[in-house]
Amino acid sequence: MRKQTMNRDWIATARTLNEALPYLQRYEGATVVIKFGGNAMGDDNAMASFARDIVLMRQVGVNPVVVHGGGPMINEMLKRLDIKSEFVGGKRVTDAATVEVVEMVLAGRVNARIVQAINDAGGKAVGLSGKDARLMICDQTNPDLGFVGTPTEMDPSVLTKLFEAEMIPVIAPIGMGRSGETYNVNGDTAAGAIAGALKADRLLLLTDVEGVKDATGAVLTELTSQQIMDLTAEGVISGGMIPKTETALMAIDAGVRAVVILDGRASNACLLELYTEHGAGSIIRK
Ligand code: X2W
Repeated sequence: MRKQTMNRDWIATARTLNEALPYLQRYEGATVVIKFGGNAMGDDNAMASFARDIVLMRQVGVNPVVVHGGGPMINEMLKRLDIKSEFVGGKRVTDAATVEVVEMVLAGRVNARIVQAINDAGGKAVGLSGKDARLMICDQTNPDLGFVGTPTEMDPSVLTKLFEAEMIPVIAPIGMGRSGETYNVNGDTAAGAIAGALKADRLLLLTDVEGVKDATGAVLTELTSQQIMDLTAEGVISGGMIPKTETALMAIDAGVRAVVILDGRASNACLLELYTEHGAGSIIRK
């Protein structure tokens, strides 16, 4: 016999689902690109929780695309192999030996771990890099940086095919050169280019900070492109936030409806942003 008890948690869960309905309807059929940075990845539990968020999004009719980083994992492998590495302007100077390690770690290890986590959570994830089906063709960013690429020609048709099959693309930020080179692409840059090519409804940049902050350190929840440019000129936006806001401006220019910079370490960060009134982090619109 089942005993009827009213558990506060169940009531809260039911209320949450009820309140989520208008948001579920708003994002049905939407394309949402999620940049999952190496610093936001955390331990196996955090990875499993991220994977469940992504599977839930797919389940309610969103087309999620995961574009990942893995800077800390590349650093670790380069150190093991005794290869020195430095960053200039937020980009890793990448020689021929380094690009081999970058591709191995990103496409071979980090990508596979995310694909496995999503599939363990009941989704159907497919791992790709920018080389697959000519998704992301790159030119060299700057000869001083070696094999660092800037995406210049995008073909997202492989992604729309996967959407039709209700599969979840997980993309390593590796690009293909026009003469067979392999390029290392900054994860944020790749996510912005992919979101732009898809004219995505949302680009979520998951980081390890709460969002864009004002001069007093308070998180700015809503911003326009113009405000981002003003805050950058005033020096309020600086350091590691600059590549993120630059990506946001580029993506919006390319036709992405809105970009959200949010803390990926917070539990259920993606769901909080998409499916509650509260939202999360900083949303940037034209
Ligand atoms: C990055 C690619 C990985 C990345 C790198 O080599 O570290 C360049 O710097 P996170 O975790 O998102 O920082 N590429 C050109 O962007 O990882």
